[in-house]
Amino acid sequence: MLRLLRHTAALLSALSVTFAQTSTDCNPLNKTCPSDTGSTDSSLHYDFVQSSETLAQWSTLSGSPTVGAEGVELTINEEGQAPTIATPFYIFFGEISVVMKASAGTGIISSIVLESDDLDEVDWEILGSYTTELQTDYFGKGDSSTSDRWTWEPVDDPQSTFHNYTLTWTPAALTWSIDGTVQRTLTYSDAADGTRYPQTPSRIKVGIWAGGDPNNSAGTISWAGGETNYSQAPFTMVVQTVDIVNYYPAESYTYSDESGDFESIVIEGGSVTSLSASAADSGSGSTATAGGGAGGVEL
Ligand SMILES: *[C@@H]1O[C@H](CO)[C@@H](O)[C@H](O)[C@H]1NC(C)=O
Ligand SMILES: *[C@@H]1O[C@H](CO)[C@@H](O)[C@H](O)[C@H]1NC(C)=O
Ligand SMILES: *[C@@H]1O[C@H](CO)[C@@H](O)[C@H](O)[C@H]1NC(C)=O
Ligand SMILES: CC(=O)N[C@H]1CO[C@H](CO)[C@@H](O)[C@@H]1O
Repeated sequence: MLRLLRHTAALLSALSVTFAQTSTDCNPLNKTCPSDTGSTDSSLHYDFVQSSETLAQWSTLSGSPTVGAEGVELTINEEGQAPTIATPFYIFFGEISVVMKASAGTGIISSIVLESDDLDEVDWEILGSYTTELQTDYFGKGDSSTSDRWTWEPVDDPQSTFHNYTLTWTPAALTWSIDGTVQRTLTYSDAADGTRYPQTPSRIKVGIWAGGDPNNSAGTISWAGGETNYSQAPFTMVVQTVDIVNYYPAESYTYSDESGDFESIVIEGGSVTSLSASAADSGSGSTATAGGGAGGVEL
């Protein structure tokens, strides 16, 4: 759905609203960009319940999130809003678990996104119009030319129930799990022999937007499950906790060329300096080990 998201992003930016879930300040496939800041912690735990301190550890990309009894609340009160928070650092493979409750509302999308500077992207999209299924999606280098990237997956009432949405991301495979049960697996080779596999340092972005905004294209509104009725606002998604297992903790990550391949990423201030190409071949059934020992490619 990146094409649609991009379309929405263009519309919103035309409205002078920053919708940052699918944008990049500098695309390393075109030019030399600043390094991505990493985290040197091998695991990170964020509990947003009644904690503005936790919220302050994240970047607010758009809107005015607030903390409440159930966690951080991202709310659309009126047309043009798309509140979004993100990690201030990038991770280069890891396990990301977000415990959250999606928003109800026709056309309202609650999303968890991994996104890199060259527009590799991994998505959970929970549509307010659907109470028994959600969408998963991915993009390699912003390529939205195939229609086999996204799936519907079953989920139990995500607008009323907190679920634990986990992405397990290694050079070899990506899995989407809900409450510990794997729903979808994408291997490196599944994604056009790896050329479209998400494989570059990414930030974690969590946000809500109105795919059903009446000013969106008919296609976007239809995908979103119908037109959003702002008289029914507020529309709120609530994020309780985020846990990150950071497979290659580091001070920073740098693209050494314009390939966008994971082997081209130079890891600074971590226990390894780069990953070898064989990391993509180690099979989808294997489990990643955190931390990355010498060589660090036993994923
Ligand atoms: C979410 O699921 C992951 C993967 O199964 C697990 O490691 C983590 O502890 C869970 N988080 C919570 C808060 O239950
Ligand atoms: C959406 O479109 C309507 C009708 O063209 C226009 O009046 C309104 O200003 C637009 N919304 C925004 C937020 O610009
Ligand atoms: C929008 O929601 C309001 C409040 O529920 C309702 O009165 C109105 O009929 C709805 N508009 C449309 C076009 O459905
Ligand atoms: C602004 C710009 O030149 N963007 C290009 C960067 O590289 C990608 C991939 O080659 C192109 O699709 C963009 O158009």
